[in-house]
Amino acid sequence: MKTFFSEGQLAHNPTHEISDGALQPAVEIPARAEIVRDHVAAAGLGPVLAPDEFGLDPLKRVHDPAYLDFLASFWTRWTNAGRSGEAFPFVWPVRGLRTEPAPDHIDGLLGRFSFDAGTPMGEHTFAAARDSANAALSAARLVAGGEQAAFALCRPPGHHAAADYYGGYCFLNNAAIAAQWLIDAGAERVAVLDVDYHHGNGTQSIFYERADVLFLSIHADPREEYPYFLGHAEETGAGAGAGFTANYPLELGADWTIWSAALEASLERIARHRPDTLIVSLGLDPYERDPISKFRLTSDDFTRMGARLAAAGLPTVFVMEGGYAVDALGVNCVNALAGFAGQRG
Ligand code: 6XA
Ligand code: ZN
Repeated sequence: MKTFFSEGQLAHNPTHEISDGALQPAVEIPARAEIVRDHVAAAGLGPVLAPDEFGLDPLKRVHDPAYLDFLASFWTRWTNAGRSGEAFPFVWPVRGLRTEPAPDHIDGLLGRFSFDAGTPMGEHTFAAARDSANAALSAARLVAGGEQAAFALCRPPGHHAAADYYGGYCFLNNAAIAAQWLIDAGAERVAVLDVDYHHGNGTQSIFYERADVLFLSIHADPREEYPYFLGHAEETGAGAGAGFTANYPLELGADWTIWSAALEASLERIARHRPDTLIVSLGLDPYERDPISKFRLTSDDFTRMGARLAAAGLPTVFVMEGGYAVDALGVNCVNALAGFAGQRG
């Protein structure tokens, strides 16, 4: 299986984040990608390749132009305002406040185009996010061309990013951009299965009213866990997309027995969709020792996960999402991919 990764993805290098009521050391750091890259290369899974540059067009198919303009101009606006270092929003257009006309001031724009204060932005954030999206697009193109699977080593991650806002360490929705690219390349149906510990609110919102892209997410119950405001079981799609979103919120502490039951249910739903391609938003944070998560999957469970996904028999694009137990990320990611490759033979 080929992996796509660019060194440019490491340029987004935050030092701090705001979480749990305090300024804390950042957890979404370049070392996450480096250890996965190194383990994938050492495991002999296949080559680690530089992604191609797809330009802005595939991003515009998913994200609002005004949001992309904000990301592109952020650093100039931030420094022109006399600021330096990492940026955090602190005011948001919640119920009853207006998003239009958009503010001119960078502090207003940060709130307009974000949904949390936990996602630091810096000089190289947009460039790194673009490289991350290019990895997802390169993997999607390979699978559309006939390879049975590919791995996009995406970082920064993407599944919390919606059409016009960032958050949860995500700026561009890599999985959604890949799904839309596949549709534009001729796929009739795509399924996105999100196995990250956190609900993929961004991906869900992008495809919520569409029947061509089925979105499914297995995650910690949003009553108890970030992102809190989306990911309940009764969210099943709307309009033309009614029935094309499926959420499997699980109790904190869920282990493989509980988790794999949700996986079986999601695979049954995917089989009924008959997708041309399956995209797996591969979060590694359901891991038992993840520092910010509370599921109990073991390293061997990631092998089981990969094998079970392979048994679905679909062309598959793996897109990395979260996972913060840095020392274990390489092993767990390789286990998932090797479990998949071993089952496919
Ligand atoms: C709040 C938690 C952000 C979760 C990021 C993540 N700081 N999403 O792993 O999948
Ligand atoms: Zn996560």
